[in-house]
Amino acid sequence: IDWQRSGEYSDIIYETAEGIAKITINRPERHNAFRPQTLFELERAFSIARDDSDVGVIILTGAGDQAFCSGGDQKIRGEDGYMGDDAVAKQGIGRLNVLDLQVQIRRLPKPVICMVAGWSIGGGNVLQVCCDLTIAADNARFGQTGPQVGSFDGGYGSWLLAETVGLKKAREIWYLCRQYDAEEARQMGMVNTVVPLADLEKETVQWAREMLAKSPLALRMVKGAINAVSDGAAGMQQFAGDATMLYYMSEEAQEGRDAFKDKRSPEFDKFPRRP
Ligand code: 2NE
Repeated sequence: IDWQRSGEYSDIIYETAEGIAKITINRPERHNAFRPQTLFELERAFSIARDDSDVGVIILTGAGDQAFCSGGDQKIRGEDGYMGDDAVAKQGIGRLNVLDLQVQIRRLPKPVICMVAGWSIGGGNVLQVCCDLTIAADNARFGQTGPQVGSFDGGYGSWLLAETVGLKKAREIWYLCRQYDAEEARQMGMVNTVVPLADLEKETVQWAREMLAKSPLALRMVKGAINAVSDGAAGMQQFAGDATMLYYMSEEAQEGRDAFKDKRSPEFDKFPRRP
């Protein structure tokens, strides 16, 4: 696949090919740990992929084969969050902006595949859990480290993990901070499939191609429906927005718009009152 790189980024790489966007966290010297800048760039890249109507599937991955992501960069963790280089950080204020990215992935109306080689740890593993599907290489290792390094994720990192692997297993993962190999992660439902490292991208692209052959609106609605249950009112708000979008696409809704513009009464009688 002939990836075409675009955009100016320091911490990530953005590439597209054949309807797929590949977003790579590019800090391999820290096992792709994220800092505020990484997350600003990831948010920008996901936003570009969302708006690009040629893109139907997004792959999130990490540079190299040693790690997908090792979570928040502990070396720039301040007293209230992760310290960036911006004006906010100059006032001594840190950020936890990975939470914004988690929400963005959940609400993005296109499938996101997490492609994991090596470590998927801490806040990196929470990102993995937030993705729609996960393809793991046979060298992948998963775990949460929060209670070991003085952190925790009580949002998606806890209850979405529990929804994914079950309550008892989620407690084990967080309380003991063990690491699990790719096959264990597959058995507990945290990853969809495990492939040899050499085949990781080929397999992930194959999954993306299969989804690209499916109805984009149907995939959008299924993603929204699956997430709506656990995202509560926010999930329903997204699903309701999608219902509005579909309604706008109907002749019935367009009659209301046209009647307003024509300064006449709308003729809704011509539309069936469906059973
Ligand atoms: C991932 C793990 C187990 C890998 O161990 P190993 O032995 O294979 O590699 P090593 O030597 O630890 O790591 C290689 C280099 O990457 C850095 C290391 O410090 C090392 O660099 P040097 O010190 O040799 O120069 N590195 C790795 N992870 C890093 C990190 N997260 N921040 C900064 N540098 C990192 C092992 O590396 C490990 O346990 N890493 C830490 C995992 C971790 O605790 N992550 C944070 C969890 S909290 C979080 O992500 C979070 C949250 O819970 C809630 C909100 C937001 C964030």
